[in-house]
Amino acid sequence: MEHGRQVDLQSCADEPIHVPGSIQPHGALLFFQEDGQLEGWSMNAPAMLGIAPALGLPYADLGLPADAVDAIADCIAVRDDDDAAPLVASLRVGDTDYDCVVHAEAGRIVAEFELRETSSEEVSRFAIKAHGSIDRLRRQKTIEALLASAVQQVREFTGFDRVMAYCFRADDSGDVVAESRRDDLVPYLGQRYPAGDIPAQARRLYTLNTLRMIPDMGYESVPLYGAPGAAPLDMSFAVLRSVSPVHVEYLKNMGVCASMSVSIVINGRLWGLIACHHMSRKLVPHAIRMAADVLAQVMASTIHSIEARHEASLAEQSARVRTALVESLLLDDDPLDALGEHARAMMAASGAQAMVATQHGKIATHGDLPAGLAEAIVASLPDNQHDLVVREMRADWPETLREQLGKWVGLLALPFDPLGHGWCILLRVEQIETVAWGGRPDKTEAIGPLGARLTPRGSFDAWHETVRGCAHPWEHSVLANSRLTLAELVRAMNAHRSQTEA
Ligand code: BLA
Repeated sequence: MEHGRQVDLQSCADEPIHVPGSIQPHGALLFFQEDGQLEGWSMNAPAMLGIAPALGLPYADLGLPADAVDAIADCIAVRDDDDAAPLVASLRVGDTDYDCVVHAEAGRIVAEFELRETSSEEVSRFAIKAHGSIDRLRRQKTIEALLASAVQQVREFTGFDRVMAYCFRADDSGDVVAESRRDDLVPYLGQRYPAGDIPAQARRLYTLNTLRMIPDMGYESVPLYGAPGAAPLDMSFAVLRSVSPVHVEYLKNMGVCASMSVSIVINGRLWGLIACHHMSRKLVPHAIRMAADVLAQVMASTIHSIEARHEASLAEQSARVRTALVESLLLDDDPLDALGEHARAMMAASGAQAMVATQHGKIATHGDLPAGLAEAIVASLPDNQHDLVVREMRADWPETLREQLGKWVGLLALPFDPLGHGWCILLRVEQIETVAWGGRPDKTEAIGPLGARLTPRGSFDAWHETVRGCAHPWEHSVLANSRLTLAELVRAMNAHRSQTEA
């Protein structure tokens, strides 16, 4: 990568990270055609594995240890089964221990030999600890408690200096929502990062391959050798895949020497990551990584059921508010009084910070909204509207009003009486106002050749730029509940009208 060039977000998202053509040097890689003929290898394979590879050589004739030969044979046998898990064998070449991991990908068989620096006894001890951790996780009742417990447990059984839970938001930016760290490290808890820090192709890959590791940020990648003109090796599922140089610089700038991250995938969506940092070299053995992966799956299913319960209770809360509101509407002559009575509860149930109720030119404001602004907002709403009006950012508003809005950029308006220009309007402030941001990060990190963008502080500034003028988007559940409320309001208004007309 050129020295002095600044990173460009588009080129980042375009980087084909699944075909880097090279591996990290803590192991060697061989790849075969599906009939088992050698198709290519990492340039360090001959020295590391003590073999003399040649294109077209059958796997059984390479002189690999018997357990590796068996794993490759087994993988060839099940290669058409999309759900087949990678085959793993422990083996020794000379006096070096390896975990051999074999998987099939796009008509090829990929065999990786990853150095193992931890003894088998130690690995078993870790595995038992991991089992206990998983059991503890299942018992957590809230997402906060679950994440706090998970980062602590992962730190205990892997030994990383920092373990974070990173949670994606609807716009793909993310927050560090739980953290366990060495006492002398600056906290990242509460910080938010823009979507670009984990670009789209990386997020996509991480939903499929849920674990990745960089044991030594200072590594020099080892190129792959293959027949000239052959398709590049798809390394989406390779454990030794060389990672994006941009990302390596990002971590180096944070002072990180080793990193591992595990995906939390819920219903095929990347909900979050467990992100681990170490300030010195660290190679986590394959078996422990698999334990971390299982732990992340347990987290995913626990989070899923807690979220489902939460959604159900929000819907209940909203239904209670609705029932109470309808009762008041039937008793009160003026719907604005009834809405006023329940304004706090309606704001709480929909995550709004202000509410305006209006009908026949009369306006009632709840929350610290300037009175002049409430009038301007009411005037900006269309006549004869029957469905919700939704605005989430400054650009969604009529141009003449944008300057005047201040922080009030999110609007969800329910036209309960189109004839009388009757509206119940919920308002949200700009995200920058509501983020529990732990403070803009200090300039504690170094800056590498690609510039200040690749630092937490650069990220914060970038995030600030992207969300300027945007409120938290209205969630699907809030929109659905508001539609139900609107229907009830309209019904109550009609009942009211036929009563007064009778
Ligand atoms: C990948 N970026 C990642 C990963 C994380 C982050 C966790 C997954 C890889 C890993 O396990 O290390 C981001 N890491 C963070 C964040 C924190 C953290 C936010 O610890 C917060 C504490 N990254 C950038 C920019 C670009 C970029 C500007 O900041 C591009 C312009 C790219 N990030 C980038 C790429 C990958 C990545 C390409 C994929 C790396 C790979 O798997 O090859």
